[in-house]
Amino acid sequence: MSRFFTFTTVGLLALGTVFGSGEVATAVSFGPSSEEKSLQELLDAITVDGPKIDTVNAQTGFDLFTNTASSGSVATFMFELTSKASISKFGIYNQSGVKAQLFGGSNDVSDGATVNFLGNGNVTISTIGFPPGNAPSPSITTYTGFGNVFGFYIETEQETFYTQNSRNPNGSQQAVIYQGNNQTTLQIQGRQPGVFTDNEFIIAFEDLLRSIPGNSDSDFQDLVVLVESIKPTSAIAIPEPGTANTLLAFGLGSFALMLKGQRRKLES
Ligand SMILES: [Ca+2]
Ligand SMILES: [Ca+2]
Ligand SMILES: [Ca+2]
Repeated sequence: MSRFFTFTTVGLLALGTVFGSGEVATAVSFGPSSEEKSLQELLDAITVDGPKIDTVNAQTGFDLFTNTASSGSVATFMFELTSKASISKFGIYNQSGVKAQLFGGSNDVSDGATVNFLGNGNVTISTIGFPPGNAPSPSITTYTGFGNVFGFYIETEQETFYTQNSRNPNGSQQAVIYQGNNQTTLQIQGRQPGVFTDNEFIIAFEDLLRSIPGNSDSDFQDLVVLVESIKPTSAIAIPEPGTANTLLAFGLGSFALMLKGQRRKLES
């Protein structure tokens, strides 16, 4: 009989662990509305088909990425609603903290950056400006030994914020990231419409430090970029309800099996 209780305890502990890991990351709260359009309104306005992206509940906990099999990635500039628009820079950084810029202050909506991850560890980035808005001259830059594991950063005149909260002052979260759902069709201004596929991610930055009360409006539309042909290096996304249910069902299934096995032992 004591053995039965031991098994029961193990089963419940396992379930508790499943729920606990899902609660590690929590969705960030957006600030009160201002005269600027919210990230939700901006994304809704470019959604031409399929379900709208839920900016609160679709947040992932991803912060580091790598390339997919093509060893190249493409970033498309989506929005930039901030007084710092003419100075903000956006790019990728590696785990040594080395930055590789994709967009500079003169870039704006529709501009594109292509990142090639080369076998020798070098990275080349070519950035092209397209109408509407500014169309700065194309640029190509090589970063030696950059590697292919990276996060994203925004750089203003005073500071740099990273997708890894641990690199930000006070561990502040300065970016929200959404993964494509293979259903929603988006049309970025100046671009053809296309399905938001699951190897595509929207990286949306807040450009003022959020950990100081009253310092930031937390609107997360200060610089927003769509990046394709990347994948997260870890699976720390906030689980969707369906995922949690699956885990719960699996956990209960295991538990039932354990009980069944135990009953056989008792009978034998
Ligand atoms: Ca803003
Ligand atoms: Ca442009
Ligand atoms: Ca802001």
